[in-house]
Amino acid sequence: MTFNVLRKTICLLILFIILPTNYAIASAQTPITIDGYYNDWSGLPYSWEYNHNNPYIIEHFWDGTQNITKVYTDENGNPYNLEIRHKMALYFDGEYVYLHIQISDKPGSGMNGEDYRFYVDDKMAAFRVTYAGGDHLNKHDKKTEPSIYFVEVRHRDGGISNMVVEGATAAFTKNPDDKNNELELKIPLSAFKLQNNEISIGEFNLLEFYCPNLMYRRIACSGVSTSPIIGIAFCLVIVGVVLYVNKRKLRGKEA
Ligand SMILES: [Ca+2]
Repeated sequence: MTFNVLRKTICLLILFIILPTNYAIASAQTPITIDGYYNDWSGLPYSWEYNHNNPYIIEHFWDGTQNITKVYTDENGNPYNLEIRHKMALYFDGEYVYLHIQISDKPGSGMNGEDYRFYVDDKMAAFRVTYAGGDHLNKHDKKTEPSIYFVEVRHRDGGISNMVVEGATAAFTKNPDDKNNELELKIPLSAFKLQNNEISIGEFNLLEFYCPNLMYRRIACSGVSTSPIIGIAFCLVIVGVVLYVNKRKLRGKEA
């Protein structure tokens, strides 16, 4: 019996050591793949953005036959949709920052890859997304046919301005009629610090994105915490439950 208790204790200690590591690895695995397909974003929070705070309810809207009150809502019943705003999502998995943008079909809208500002606790690092070689992504580029283009993420500011970001990838999908074009990208958080040494990548509270060409406000990030402490706390709960179960089993045998 003493040997069994010792054996179980050793097993639990091993679990205690291994589980936090496994959890930390699991939390770093992401559901997002940069491949030009966007169904991997479907379960994540999103928001509707535009260059100015346009309303989603329009009084006296002429629908072709009469004046109505026009209300723009999305498939989840939330205010706004692609008719009048861009759809955006920001995600962080503990190592990479991910961004998805789908451009509104509002006339005059187009993908803009310049001046992508990321804020970590209000400290900024800025990037630009380009075709290979550094050419702008924008609505005036009619040379590019509808397709998925794997494009480049470049540093915008600092001594490394316009250098391609190591570890970053991006896909730009140009759709027929140049409407609702989409972009997804990932940038390693370590690249933020490379550009702005004031940014703390080990511990922070808020991660935000802002592009003055596409939006009037910042959006905040979703995703798991960077802190392995959460993983450890989570595993402490698991180990506690295992200990309790084993104690009950032992008592059952002793009875
Ligand atoms: Ca994808």
